[in-house]
Amino acid sequence: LASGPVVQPAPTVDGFVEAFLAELNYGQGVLLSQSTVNDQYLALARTVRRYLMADWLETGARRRQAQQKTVAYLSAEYLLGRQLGNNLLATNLQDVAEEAMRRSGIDIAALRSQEVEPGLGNGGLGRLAACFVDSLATMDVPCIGYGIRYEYGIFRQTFVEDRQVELPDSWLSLGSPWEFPHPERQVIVSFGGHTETTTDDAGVERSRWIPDWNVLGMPYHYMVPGFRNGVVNTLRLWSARATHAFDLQIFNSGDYAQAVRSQTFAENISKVLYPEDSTPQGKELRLQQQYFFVACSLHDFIDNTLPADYDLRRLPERLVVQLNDTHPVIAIPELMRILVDRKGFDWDEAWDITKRCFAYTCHTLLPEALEVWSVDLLGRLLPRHLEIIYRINEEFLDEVREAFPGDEMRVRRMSVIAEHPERSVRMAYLATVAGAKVNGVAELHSQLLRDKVLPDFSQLWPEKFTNVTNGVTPRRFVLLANRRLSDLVTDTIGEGWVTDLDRLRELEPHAEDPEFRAAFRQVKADNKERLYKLLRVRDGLDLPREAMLDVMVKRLHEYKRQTLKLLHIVSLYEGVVSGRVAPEDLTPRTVVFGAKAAPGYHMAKEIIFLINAVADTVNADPRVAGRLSVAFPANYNVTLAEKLIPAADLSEQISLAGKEASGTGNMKFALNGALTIGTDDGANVEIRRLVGDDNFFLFGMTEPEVETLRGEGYVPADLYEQDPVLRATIDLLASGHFTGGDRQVVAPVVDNLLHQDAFMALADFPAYLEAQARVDAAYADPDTWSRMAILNVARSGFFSSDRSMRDYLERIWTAR
Ligand code: 26V
Repeated sequence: LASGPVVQPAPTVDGFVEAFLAELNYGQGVLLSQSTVNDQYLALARTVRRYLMADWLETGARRRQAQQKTVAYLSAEYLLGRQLGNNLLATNLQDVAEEAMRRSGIDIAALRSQEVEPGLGNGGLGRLAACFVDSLATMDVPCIGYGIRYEYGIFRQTFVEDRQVELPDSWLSLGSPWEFPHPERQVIVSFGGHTETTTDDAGVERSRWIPDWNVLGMPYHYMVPGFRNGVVNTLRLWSARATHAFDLQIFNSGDYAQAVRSQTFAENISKVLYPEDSTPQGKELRLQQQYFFVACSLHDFIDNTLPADYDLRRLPERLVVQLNDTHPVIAIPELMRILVDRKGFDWDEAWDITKRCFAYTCHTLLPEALEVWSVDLLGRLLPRHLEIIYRINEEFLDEVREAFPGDEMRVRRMSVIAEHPERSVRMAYLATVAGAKVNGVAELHSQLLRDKVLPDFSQLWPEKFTNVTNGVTPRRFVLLANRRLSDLVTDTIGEGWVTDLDRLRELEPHAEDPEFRAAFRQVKADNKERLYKLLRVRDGLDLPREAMLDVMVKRLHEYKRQTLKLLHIVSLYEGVVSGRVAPEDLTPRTVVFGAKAAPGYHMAKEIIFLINAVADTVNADPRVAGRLSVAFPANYNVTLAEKLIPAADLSEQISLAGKEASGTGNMKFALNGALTIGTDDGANVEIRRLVGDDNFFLFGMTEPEVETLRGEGYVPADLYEQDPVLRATIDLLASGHFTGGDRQVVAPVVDNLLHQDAFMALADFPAYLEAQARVDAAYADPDTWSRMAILNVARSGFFSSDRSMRDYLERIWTAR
């Protein structure tokens, strides 16, 4: 290190104990004999930090020296999960720390449980960002992850009388040992006001933004360690503070109320993560959040990360901004504003630079999830940005007119500004116009993105569009979450697979080895045991040890079709209680759900209620005891995922074809040796192609079939009339059997299925039952099942986020 030697504790048990006690005594002022579990957890975390610090400083210094192209990953969400375990893994200190704690009379497991995970994301999109920064560090790619340090992350879910009740997630309240505030890197962000036109010295007309309130952005740095490679990248999350200097100005100008308003507003900006993950609400505070973190991040990179004399005409050589969905898209007019208004570039030169800096990833196909901001709101909050967007659009539409003369319909369709139902800015269009590349997150999704969501754009600029299939980090989701499987794999093929996941292929021949299969089954059994112990303590659940573990965990959304899974459960149960099926003919199954509903998504909350009601009834009915159980542990999060996924036998990926952009849970299950029952949707398509048709339970309509059925006019009630099993299933649900005779409370879901069923659960129901029967048949023979499961592990190496990062590097970040 240029700045002199850094003292790092020795990576021995003695060194660790010494560092731990020093942290406890001198870092926190607590004696071991007086310490609480939280004190000990904090001291342990701070000890682990010390082993990463030298590498962090060194990586930072090296990056400043090398002046390489850097990825600024802009994401409104990072669903990090707990840090302690991951950082012990990265430093290879797991065993040392465990022994050091044991010697100090402490059970490390209790300390691990003390950590509240930073849940700074809703689901797939936020977890993907966390996997990506992990992989980039492991691959030693210069990357700064930029985002928001929400004071409250995704709400804590509880159930009260089977209904979801949300509690605030105060993840910071017991201390947050993994973050480092950097007040010296604070940034001022402006909002509101108006613009004025002035003439500069050269006689050129220029617009000037006169904002009317400011906030401070305080960066908090988080370590992102690579896997045992000496690299520690930085995640920089912004927290909003009130400014004092600027408020004083307003105050002195006599507008006291305004000064107070901005004061109060300021700290609200990073207060809470919006828990909606599909239907944008167009809330002003959310736009404030977006601009806040984007403005902080660009300023941080341009003014505090690049050398002071850096020639910004060469910015694209040093910076690529990856936009994680449309949430940070306001960065595009912000960079234009910086270049034109602050750095004095002329428009065309600034636009040329900007276009080469941005790339956009789309994560959805649902039209209602595409973000738009009303011109009214955007103009009020960011008047200069609105002007810039208008000008970008004008010049873009001229380009369209030139390419398609006389086609005014097309011009209107492609305009960044929508006129109906309200004049608004289509953020995905803005991102597509400005971005050098646009990608979807799985092959099918990227195809549908080109053909259905942005067809005019892909016709105009076919070369802009590309695919990068999502991936997941094998460090957290295999090595950390599934130590038993990892040991078996490493004993069999060596340890290279952790950073070269394709090497899991070397397991293939072992699928034929009865001894290996037995060992593999034992791993599953141990993971189940560990899970059931946890669920007993965590949720008071008592689950049978032997049954197939069938898991559906993901956000609750109608398109994901938790109701289809529920119909399957009710049909199994109905078979037994009606006497159609002998209980001993049921393959013993335990179905586990995990799902949060957006607080304002009423139908999703009704579905949660119904799942809980069915679970209560089924679990209490002696007629299916030991044959069918349903568990719905509250508050599914990354921490629970790490216990659930390694224990699962069956992975439910049953969205309506054409709706799930990718899915990433599907990948985690396959890598942990669960078999998938799934539709031809998202990354399921690629999973099935890789693991082979024989090792995947495919069912249901394809996307074109869905389109055809919709075109013909889909009438779910007709299916109910015609299919006796479906009818009996729905009748039992509707009868109030699961709700103490109350038919009213089940009506919202049942009526919706019968009369709307927008996601066609009834249409896929027969195929789903048939596929589940194939699952039962395969499960009946343990050797068949474990052979299939082993092949899933062996052939899923493609789904490492390391591979995703290589694809981004090749197709997007170095492609220009
Ligand atoms: C959208 C919105 C809309 C406004 C309110 C707040 C908010 C927050 C998040 C989102 C993102 C929704 C899109 C999303 O999460 N997509 C998921 O992305 C995963 C990673 O690419 C992918 O695996 C899932 O299939 C896709 O649903």
